[in-house]
Amino acid sequence: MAISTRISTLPKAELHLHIEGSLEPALMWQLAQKHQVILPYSSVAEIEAAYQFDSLQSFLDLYYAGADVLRDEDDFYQLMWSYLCRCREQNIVHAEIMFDPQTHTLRGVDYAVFMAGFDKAITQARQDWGMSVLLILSFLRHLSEAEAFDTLAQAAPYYSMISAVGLDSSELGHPPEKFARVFAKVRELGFKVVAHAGEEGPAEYIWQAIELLEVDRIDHGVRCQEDETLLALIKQRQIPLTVCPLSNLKLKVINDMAQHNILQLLDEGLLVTVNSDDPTYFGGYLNDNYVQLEQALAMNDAQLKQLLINSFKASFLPPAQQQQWI
Ligand code: ES4
Ligand code: ZN
Repeated sequence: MAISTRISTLPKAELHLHIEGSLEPALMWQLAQKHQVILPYSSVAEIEAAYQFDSLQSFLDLYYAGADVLRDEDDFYQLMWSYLCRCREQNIVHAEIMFDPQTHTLRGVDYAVFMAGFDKAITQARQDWGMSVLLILSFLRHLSEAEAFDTLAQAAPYYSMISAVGLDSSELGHPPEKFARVFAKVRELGFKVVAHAGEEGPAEYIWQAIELLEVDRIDHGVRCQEDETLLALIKQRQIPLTVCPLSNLKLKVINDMAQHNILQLLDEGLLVTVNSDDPTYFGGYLNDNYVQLEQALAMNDAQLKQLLINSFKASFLPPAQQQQWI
């Protein structure tokens, strides 16, 4: 069997996925018309053509503008439902999905609206094909600590729907230490902790995420190789890294997929995983990320198998449930 067919048929977990980054251009177009939102594009093809980035910030500007079409409960239902249907097609049996409350609350769209839409889609996927889904609330790090505290407090009625809390958006200039106190509160509430670190930011930000935020997982973390002591610590503690190859390529963290260090980190014994990040913006869902690694880095069968096992081992599923897929 061709490796791309095998990749697509094997069960896998996705642990780093921004639901707002799975908004398909066709749905963006449809919702813009529904709500009479004026987009700076005159067709779906023009939206797609605009997805050329030279940095994390140039992507984020489009990502936040695109999210403006999400207004009512049904929009959030459709957004989540489309992604979960992709999961079914791609044999993603478990997904840990990030959402950015502040991207919506700051536009006047309340928690009640998006949480109800998400819940309806997730409940349906659980019932229809036994999909397992956890939600990760993410703070926007370009906003203040006070706004993060507010966002956490507003989520209180929905705590039972949320498994972990994370940190995303513009990394440079917004180190994890800015959020040390709010993550102490997050841990006190019993949530798992994740943070984007070492994507565009330096290895120092990964240190801070580990030591100050006490993360259970690092999102990206590919710059850990710049610090040998850090690399040794991540390996020794088996702190998972949720790596996103196509994202790194599109945002120019690397210039060529052949330069990606994920298989070096894997062979070194780190608990690395493959993920799609913002699939509609970066040109591929999860299976495309695996296929591109196979093509650019000649990933072998043993490496593929280990990456699939890691996707479950690095998840927040209880060990007995992980075991069912390993
Ligand atoms: C993101 Cl790739 C990436 N990095 C940081 N924040 C994000 N939010 C959505 N995608
Ligand atoms: Zn991300």
